[in-house]
Amino acid sequence: MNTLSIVIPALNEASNLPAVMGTVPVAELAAAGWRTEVVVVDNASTDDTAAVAHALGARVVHQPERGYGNAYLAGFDVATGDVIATGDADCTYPFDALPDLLRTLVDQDVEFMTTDRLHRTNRRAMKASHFVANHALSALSRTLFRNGLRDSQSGMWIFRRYIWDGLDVRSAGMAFSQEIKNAATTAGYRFMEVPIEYRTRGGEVKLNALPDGMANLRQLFNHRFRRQGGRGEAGIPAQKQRSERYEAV
Ligand SMILES: Nc1nc2c(ncn2[C@@H]2O[C@H](COP(=O)(O)OP(=O)(O)OP(=O)(O)O)[C@@H](O)[C@H]2O)c(=O)[nH]1
Ligand SMILES: [Mg+2]
Repeated sequence: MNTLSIVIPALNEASNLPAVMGTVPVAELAAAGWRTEVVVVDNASTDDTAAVAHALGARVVHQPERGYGNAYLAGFDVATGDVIATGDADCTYPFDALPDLLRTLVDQDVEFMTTDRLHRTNRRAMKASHFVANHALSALSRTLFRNGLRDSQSGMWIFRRYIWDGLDVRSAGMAFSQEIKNAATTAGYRFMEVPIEYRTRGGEVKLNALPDGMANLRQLFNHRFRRQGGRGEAGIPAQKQRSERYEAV
């Protein structure tokens, strides 16, 4: 059987988790040959996120350092699947599409798949200001990295676990999303972007639009013009040095 880890970062998402976990098609995935674990990263939540995730059958990893990127570092560290899939804990990403997306990943021999939410059919699920900002950041990212990706900010990626060890991804915050895409495409992994449905968010927005947008801009330029392998000891990707810091229950 193939193994899949679905890694979900969660900051005060207790109210969304039952619906989110309900869309993970465990039985359909099993029928398609995938043994699935769900890893919920509790990012120092002040609500019942961890208890709710645990009660719903997820593995829970605690990341005391706030930040979307920090949450993923902890989640990827404990994920055991040969393939990792990601998405927010806010009901926006279609985990129910995973059987189809995984079929494409395998059939097309893709190593890093990312998803595009920015087509017309999803227009109503995203605030107008986010829609414009996402387009602007994506256009700049395409210009700098020449990878043709339409949506540099989508939080749903499906990739082979082994590529994580070869990526130099440094962002602790929201810029992690664009950075992992640009790192994977620059490193030469076989990549593909596929359109997905994007749904209305449940609960409270955690994104801080202006500071997060500015941090994304800075990260794009720093990443494009930095020397490769420059961080950490002897060019070892930062996430490797951090491994075994997190424990899931
Ligand atoms: N913003 C933010 N999100 C975090 C953090 N830690 C975990 N998360 C989770 O990461 C996901 C992304 O945050 P969102 O608030 O949905 O950000 P977004 O998707 O860019 O913005 P929306 O379009 O409003 O959903 C959610 O599941 C959060 O609960 C953190 O420190 N900051
Ligand atoms: Mg979200």
